[in-house]
Amino acid sequence: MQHLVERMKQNDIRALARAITMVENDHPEKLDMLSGVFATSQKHAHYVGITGSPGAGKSSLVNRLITHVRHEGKTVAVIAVDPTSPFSGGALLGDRVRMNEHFTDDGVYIRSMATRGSLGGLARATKDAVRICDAYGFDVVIVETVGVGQSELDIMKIVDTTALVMTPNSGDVLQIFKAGIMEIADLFVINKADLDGVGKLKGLLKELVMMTSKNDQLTPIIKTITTENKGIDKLWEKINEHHDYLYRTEAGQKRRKQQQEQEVYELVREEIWREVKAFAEKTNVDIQADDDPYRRAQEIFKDWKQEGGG
Ligand SMILES: Nc1nc2c(ncn2[C@@H]2O[C@H](COP(=O)(O)OP(=O)(O)O)[C@@H](O)[C@H]2O)c(=O)[nH]1
Ligand SMILES: [Mg+2]
Repeated sequence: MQHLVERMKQNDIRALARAITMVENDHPEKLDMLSGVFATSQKHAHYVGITGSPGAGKSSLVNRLITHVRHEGKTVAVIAVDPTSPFSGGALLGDRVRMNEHFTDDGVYIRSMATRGSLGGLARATKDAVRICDAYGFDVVIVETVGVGQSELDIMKIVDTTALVMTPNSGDVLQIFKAGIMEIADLFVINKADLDGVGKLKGLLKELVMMTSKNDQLTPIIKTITTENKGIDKLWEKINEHHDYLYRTEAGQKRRKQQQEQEVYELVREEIWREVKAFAEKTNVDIQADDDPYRRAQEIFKDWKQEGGG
């Protein structure tokens, strides 16, 4: 374990890959490894979330962003999560093809998260992977997710800046709005702005922004055409403006504090869960179909505490 952390410190990319595999597999020594990794990291990367429906152009956008960020001399890691195609490997392949040009660049690391195990596990593993990339020393960590479900919203909780990618005439705005994804977006991206219906989508988004904005800062709406490399500079500028907001304003600080609190308590919950589960296995707790779940839960918790757990 120590060896792995050392190798990460020496910028051994295979050690980074190995560390991410450990969190994917929920390796028993995962937490030791993570605390070792974080003990050595000093800075904080900018975490950028790119979310939106399948086919909205997220991977294409990420690909363009990588090039843009690299031109600024910054390094970038990309974690791609696509639970909609768990076994086909299609998403992975598509991402690979689009991001291929960056494969030989040392300043770029691209990783698709495996989707085995539960969705909750995937969210946890993704968040750990993001932090591992941060600790490794990347300046920017981009997470690409398909904007569906609780697990995805969960991932976005640790991201600094979330960009929601939409396309004209796709009709997904209402669905996105209903799913509560609108609220987590710090930026709206209208990609495929070369297609018809851009004005209509922008108008609709403007109305929604007016309705849902909590403060005087209105959520920016940026038009991009990734196939023509248009609007990427503007998007990156807005992403950075949001980063400044987070780090330089009181409201931004407050949001960062809240996010960190949530994250810490989630980790505490996970730790307790691990211990209680191990205790239940050790003491051969057996739960029957007709057991009173409340009583059983209380019994197990009490026994665990008495054992010295709590
Ligand atoms: N017309 C047009 N097509 C685009 C644009 N951006 C991406 N696409 C195409 O949309 C399809 C899906 O892109 P992809 O990046 O894989 O979307 P993802 O599923 O959101 O990651 C691909 O065929 C892209 O070439 C754009 O700005 N305009
Ligand atoms: Mg994609």
